[in-house]
Amino acid sequence: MALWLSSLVIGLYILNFTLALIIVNKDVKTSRGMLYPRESETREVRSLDGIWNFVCSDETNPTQGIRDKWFDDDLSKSRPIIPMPVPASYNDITTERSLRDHVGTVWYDRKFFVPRSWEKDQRVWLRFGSVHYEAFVWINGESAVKHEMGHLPFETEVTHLLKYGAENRITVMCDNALIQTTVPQGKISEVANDGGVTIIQSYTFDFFNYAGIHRSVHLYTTPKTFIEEVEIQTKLSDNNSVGYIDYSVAVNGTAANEAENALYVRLKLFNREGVQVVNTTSDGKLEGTLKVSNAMPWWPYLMHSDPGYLYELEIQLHGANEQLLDVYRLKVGLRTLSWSNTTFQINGKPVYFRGFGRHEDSDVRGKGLDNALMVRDFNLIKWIGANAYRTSHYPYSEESMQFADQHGIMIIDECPSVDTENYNQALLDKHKSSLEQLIHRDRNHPSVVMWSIANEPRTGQLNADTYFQFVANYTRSLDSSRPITAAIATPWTDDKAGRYLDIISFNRYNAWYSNTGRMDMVTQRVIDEATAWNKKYGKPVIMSEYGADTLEGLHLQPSFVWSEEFQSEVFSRHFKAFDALRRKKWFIGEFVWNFADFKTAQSYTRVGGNKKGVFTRARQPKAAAHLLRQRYFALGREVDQCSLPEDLFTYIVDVGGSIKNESGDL
Ligand code: GCB
Repeated sequence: MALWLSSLVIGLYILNFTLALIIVNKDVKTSRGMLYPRESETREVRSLDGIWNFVCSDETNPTQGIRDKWFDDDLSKSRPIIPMPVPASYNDITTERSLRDHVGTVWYDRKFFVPRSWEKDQRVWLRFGSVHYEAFVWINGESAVKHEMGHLPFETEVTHLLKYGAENRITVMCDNALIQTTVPQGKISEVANDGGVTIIQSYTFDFFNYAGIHRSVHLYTTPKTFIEEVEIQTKLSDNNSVGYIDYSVAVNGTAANEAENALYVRLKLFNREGVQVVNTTSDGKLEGTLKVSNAMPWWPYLMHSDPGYLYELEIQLHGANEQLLDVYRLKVGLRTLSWSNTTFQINGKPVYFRGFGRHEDSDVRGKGLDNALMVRDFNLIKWIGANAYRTSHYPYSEESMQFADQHGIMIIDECPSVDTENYNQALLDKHKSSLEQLIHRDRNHPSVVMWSIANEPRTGQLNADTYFQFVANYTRSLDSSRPITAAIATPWTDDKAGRYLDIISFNRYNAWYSNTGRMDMVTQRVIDEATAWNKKYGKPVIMSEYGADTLEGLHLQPSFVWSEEFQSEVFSRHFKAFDALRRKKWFIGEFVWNFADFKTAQSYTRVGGNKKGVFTRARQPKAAAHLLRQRYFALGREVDQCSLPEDLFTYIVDVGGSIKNESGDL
């Protein structure tokens, strides 16, 4: 009897364990609307950025504000408030350790006026560029919207919640807690401290879990019947002289329901000089193709003398009797992407990526949008001759995506899945949703040339195979016009995800995490690993991370870990490997880790944060930046015949003809 009972218990345990392991490919909720807020003849936009009021909840009582309805009145009536800038991470604004390391909920509110003129014949929308990680929003005490997932926008209609010609209040509760079913994952635990117990947030990823209202908050109006979605895909004829823009427009509104057949869109395409080059009208399906003769293709930086060429597409929505209902304008870059088992091409030309992994990170503002920083970063990217970056390890601001379009910088667009492990159904659903939200947001950007579905997922684990098959296939079903990659650090021998990708990216820290300090153990290992990935999957390969922590100003000769000399030498050993690999064609890119130093959680391996930046956190070059600049431009000249900046080399001596011939004219 006892034996029977214990077998039953063991059987039930195994069944329970097995059920937890089963993951299925379920439908996930898809996003709607969310066109970037732009003013037009029919739309007004108002920013709610500024200084908001802020309250931090007690860590041990994170839901108190909900129970006590702090959203029913001004926050100042419930708790003492402090000023908090929006957009910004809240962590580094005050001098308090408790706020920097806070786990759980915080509250924001502010007042704003809505003009009386907004009351009639239109709709009003509230849109957040991103709140990390989960947001709950109330307008005048009424629940308006909830959203889970950092780094991605969300919006809701607030027409019926607003008071027109009067003052309104917006309240936001933001929760930064990361658990095993959030993207990214984390763990919350209660740990004894000197005063009793405290809540600890741990995570394996290597950047500080900054939180708050990270990007701009907008109110904007649309007509009652309006353009809700625009999706475009572009391609060029074989000789790049004719461009094609496939478009489809979705409409929301009463006129759409009542008189569907009466709606149509008129599309006008303007070139950079503002000259109209196409004017066409759709049928009732609101989709079609624009043909652009004498096309100006969108080229990446240094691949062409006029990179980042953008047209402007004006979309006019018309109703019955040709009534103009709505106008929305979108920048469009004409380009064709193609890839095979050996190459990745743009407009028929093979691409060799030279770039960075980056972070949205800076002193004081954390991950908050900062236009000064964004423009400085693009200036540095162009100064150094890079043509690409990966949005490691989450989607970057929409403003930076627009900037990349304009400057011809190619983007590998990554969702927020980092160090993903312990695969489960809830995680899969959210991971897919993060990709859906990302693709929905970024699908019209010419700069986005690849989707990255994860960074360093534990792809050797049980279930990794099924999990990544579902994630990759879902991504492909949403957009088949761009290849899919993931930055993998699992040894190629154990990896189970690569076969679902189009391009293999791998991260490896030779001479840093492995064989620390051994310069003689870099080049061949990089060549061998890249070759092994290519042999295993027969796909193009990118080295998506390599590098070394470097303390600015530390000089040691011969090079020693953490010194500026060491970073330069590690780079140089990799360059040698990349040059050997480039000859094999299937090796298509090199990305340094990282563009700039950035903040991490506290750890004895991090001196004030991760110092693998080529630039400091204040965006000044370390010694290796000058070396990298020479390489990136030299590659640009060899691969894409770009011209070299005059100040690329410092004058040393007039070497005369003989030496010049030996070393080439660089
Ligand atoms: C990695 C991660 C990145 C880290 C980096 C490092 O492999 O992808 O997030 O910051 O290593 O410096 O350890």
